[in-house]
This record gives sequence, C-alpha cells and structure tokens, in this order.
Amino acid sequence: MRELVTAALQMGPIQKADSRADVVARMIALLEQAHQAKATFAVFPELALTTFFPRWYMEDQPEVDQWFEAQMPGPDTAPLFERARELKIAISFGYAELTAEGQHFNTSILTNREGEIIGKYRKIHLPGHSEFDSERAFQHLEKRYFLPGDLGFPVWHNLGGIMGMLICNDRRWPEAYRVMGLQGVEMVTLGFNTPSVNSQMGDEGPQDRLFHHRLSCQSGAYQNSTWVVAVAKAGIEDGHPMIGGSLIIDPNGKIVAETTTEADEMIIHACDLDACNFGKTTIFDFKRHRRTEHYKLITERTGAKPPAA
Ligand code: CDT
Repeated sequence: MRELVTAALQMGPIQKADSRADVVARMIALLEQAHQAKATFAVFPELALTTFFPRWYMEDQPEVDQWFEAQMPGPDTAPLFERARELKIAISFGYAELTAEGQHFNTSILTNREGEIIGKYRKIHLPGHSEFDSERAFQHLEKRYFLPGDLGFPVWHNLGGIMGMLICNDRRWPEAYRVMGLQGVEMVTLGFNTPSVNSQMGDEGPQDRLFHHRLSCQSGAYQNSTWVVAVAKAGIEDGHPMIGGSLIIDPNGKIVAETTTEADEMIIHACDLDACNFGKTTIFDFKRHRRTEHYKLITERTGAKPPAA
C-alpha cells in the first residue's frame, strides 16, 4: 500500500477586482483545512490566482500582462509556498506565466513537501479563439493570450509515486493522458475553469458540461490505470458562471469524491498508488497489448479527413 492523502481544493469565483493577496489568503485557508484532515498533497485549480481573464477581450499588452506572474514564487505567492513548507504539504496550482523572454503560457507547477518546485507543465490544448468573436455569447480568448505549451507531457517522481499534470481542456484529449500513461503515471492532477454554458450552443448547460467533464476524466483514469484529481475554479465570476464538480477518481475510473458546491470547498481521499498496479499489468499492460503500427495517423494527421468517396 502506497497511500497518498490528497486534497482537491476547489476555489469559488475570483472577481476581476479581487487582489492576489486576497486570493492567496483563501488558498492558505484551504491549505490549513487540508492539513487538519491530514493531507500531504493539495491540488488547486487552473489560473488559481486570478479571475478567468481570457473571457475578456483586451488589445493593450500591459493590461494583459497584469494577469501574469513574472516570478514563481513571487512577492504575492511567497506566503503560500511558505505555509505549504511549514505544513509539509506538496502543492500544485495553475497560473498565467510570463517568461523572462516575454512568452506567455497557461502553466501549472508541482512542488515537493519542502515547497520546492519540482515540475512545470504548460497547457498544450488551448481552447477558444484569438480574435473577438461576435457570434459567441461570451469570449474564450486563450489562443490570443497564451502560446501552446512547449514542455510536452512530462511526469515526475514525487511523494512516493509518479505524477503528471494537465490543464482543463487537455482532459478532453486522450492522447494527453496516454503520453503520461506510457511513462507509468500514477496520479494526474488537473485544474479547470469550465463555463457552465457552451458559448456557441446555449442549450448545452451545466448538466451536459458536467457530464462531458466526468466522462473525460473518468475515461482518462481508467484507460491509463491512474488516479485523476480534477479541481475546479467554480461559481459566478463577474456574471459568468462556471461549473464545479471537482473530482478524485480512482484507477478503475470510479469517482471516489466530488464537490457539491461552487464555492471554496475541500474534498479528500487516501489514494493508494498501488491500486494502479492491477490495470497496468492486465488489461492496460501497454507493452503486451498496444499495436503502435496502426496508430500512425495519430501523430501524422491533425484534422479529420474522410476517405475519397
Ligand atoms: N479553461 C478551459 O480550458 N476551458 C475549456 C472551455 C472550452 S470552451 C471554449 C474546457 O475545456 O473546459
């Protein structure tokens, strides 16, 4: 048994006017709750430090850059790292990263229990669009503000297991889990900000959005025999609702914990990383069963192309 007591720390809405200091104080309060419940690993959402700013169309680069962190930890986030180090809780959270070279990424980091950053992932599947789209009920401008991640899908030894990260829309792409599955991943963390309504199809509301979210995360877990810890930023940000439904999913694809609110809320589970072994050595023993000679199109072709009639 390799038990990792893991807390998914869902965050309620962050309004445009909320300061980083206010948000970090909320994150520390959640971390204290996780510590009380004996967690040694705590996972926060995508873009945990700010409102989901890609819903706002901006043309002025300094205005855009105010949502980004040029340093991690920086002056605003240092207290979070400090408290995590004192409590000996490893953490993972998402933020908008501005590099020294001026590149912008939607990023997530992973620390050890000493508060040192040991892993970084930059979101690869950026959803949405790059120009103002008057056809949509609201904007989703991730392709405007971020570059696609350039670090691949790495995994890291941490906390006695093998860990990887995805960010939000990545969870809908089976290739993302599989690349980590092929490196033996045992726990995938992912933060998300998912609007409660499809901006291009008003009939698709929160129940459908939650259904697709669970479907994507549960199948990723099952098909790679890994734990998945999916954590929302939820609730209404400046009039824009987002789903909750933070999940801890076991390597069989079953949900073992799920949030019930759209506010700051903790769910926790003692995840036995050895529970990954059965699937990895039987039905999803990749070495024995995968037929890579038939998978070439996966990397050779991006868009679907039906055969000639
Ligand atoms: N943050 C993020 O990736 N959200 C997307 C919304 C997709 S609709 C443009 C998601 O997959 O939940």
